[in-house]
Amino acid sequence: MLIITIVVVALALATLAATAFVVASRRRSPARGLPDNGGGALPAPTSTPQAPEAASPPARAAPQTEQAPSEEIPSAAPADIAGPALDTTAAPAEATTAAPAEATVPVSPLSPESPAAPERPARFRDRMVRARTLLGGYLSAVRQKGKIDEATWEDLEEALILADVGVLATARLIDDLRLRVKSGEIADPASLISALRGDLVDLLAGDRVLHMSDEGTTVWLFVGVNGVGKTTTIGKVGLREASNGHRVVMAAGDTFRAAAADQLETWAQRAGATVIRGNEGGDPGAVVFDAVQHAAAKACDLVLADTAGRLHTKTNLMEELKKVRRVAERPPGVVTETLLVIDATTGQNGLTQARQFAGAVGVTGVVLTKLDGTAKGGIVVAIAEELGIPIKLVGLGEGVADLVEFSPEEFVDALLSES
Ligand SMILES: Nc1nc2c(ncn2[C@@H]2O[C@H](COP(=O)(O)OP(=O)(O)OP(=O)(O)O)[C@@H](O)[C@H]2O)c(=O)[nH]1
Ligand SMILES: [Mg+2]
Repeated sequence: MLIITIVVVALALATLAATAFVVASRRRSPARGLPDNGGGALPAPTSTPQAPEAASPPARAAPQTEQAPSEEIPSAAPADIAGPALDTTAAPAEATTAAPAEATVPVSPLSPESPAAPERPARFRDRMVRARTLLGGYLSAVRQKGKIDEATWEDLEEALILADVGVLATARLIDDLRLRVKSGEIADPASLISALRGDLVDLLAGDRVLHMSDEGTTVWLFVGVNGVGKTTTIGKVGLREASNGHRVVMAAGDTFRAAAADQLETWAQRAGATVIRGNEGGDPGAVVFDAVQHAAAKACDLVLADTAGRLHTKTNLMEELKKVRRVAERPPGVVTETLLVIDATTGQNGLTQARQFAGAVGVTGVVLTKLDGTAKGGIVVAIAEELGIPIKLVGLGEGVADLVEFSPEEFVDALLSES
């Protein structure tokens, strides 16, 4: 009996030991099918709740796309061209790359949500730190002097030239102020600075509205040399206009590199806009034409057309832009704005660009980008003074809320701020 009891107890102990070993070894090795999360950490138990389905966008069916025959300019885009603007049945990105040669393809927004609410707009004073540090120093010196003498004029002139106001505009401003000092209207440095402020604000006055056409499909054309911020600006403007209730189509008219259209698509997704794109090296005019046709067919009211930015010294770019503009004007297209995008950091070079583009395509307004990174903000004065082209928008950074309407008062206050 004793022997039987000992055998039973021994068997029970052996079973317990075997069970403990199996459990321990299971806990050490990763469960099959689960990723090895490395570092010797335990794998997630199979009961770990999974991320809800809604967190990843559901796969969507590609629209039935008919190809726009774009061999010639302009190509007649078929009325039933696919991918309705603001359509909630968005096409996956691959649908766009499957297009045969020379076709322009509408790319519907991947995100069906309404456009993101705009953030708080950037303020000139906060962003124009470099410009106001430069001018502020000179103006403080002028003010502290207590009287107006030759050194005052030298300081003022140097400050304006350094801020890239330009020789011509600076000379005109100084001449006007000198006359007013002579006539007794201005008697001390404080009044001199406030008169300069007034002159600058007056000089920068102009039509800052981005116009819409009452008839047809409004087209805003964006032109400018490489890297100035055209595509980024279109993205920001598209988001803003979509938030204002417009139905926006973006035309990827920069066909020199596919990345430009991809860049536009990223912005379009945020704006809930449709992108019409062609193949790399394709005809930009065809893309813009198809974008206008598509907008008209889908009751969209605004086409934002991107263009390539080759060096302004190459005459063929200007010829190409003229052609794009002519094509964009074909009914129902109405070009109400041709916006020249200028990088503020290039200073006086921006003035040269403005002259060339204005001569070729009739610029209606300037978008001055990257004002946040330069002390050369005075270029806006040179453009307004010499060419009479109004500054309509200003880029104060890379974010959506960093594209703001130009305000002469705010701009001049920031430029002349002494604190
Ligand atoms: N700091 C700053 N950066 C900006 C601003 N606007 C645009 N950028 C940056 O400038 C760079 C060029 O912008 P793009 O929009 O690609 O310029 P683009 O004119 O389309 O260039 P191309 O297509 O090469 O002709 C990007 O890195 C933008 O983020 C701005 O107002 N401030
Ligand atoms: Mg671009």
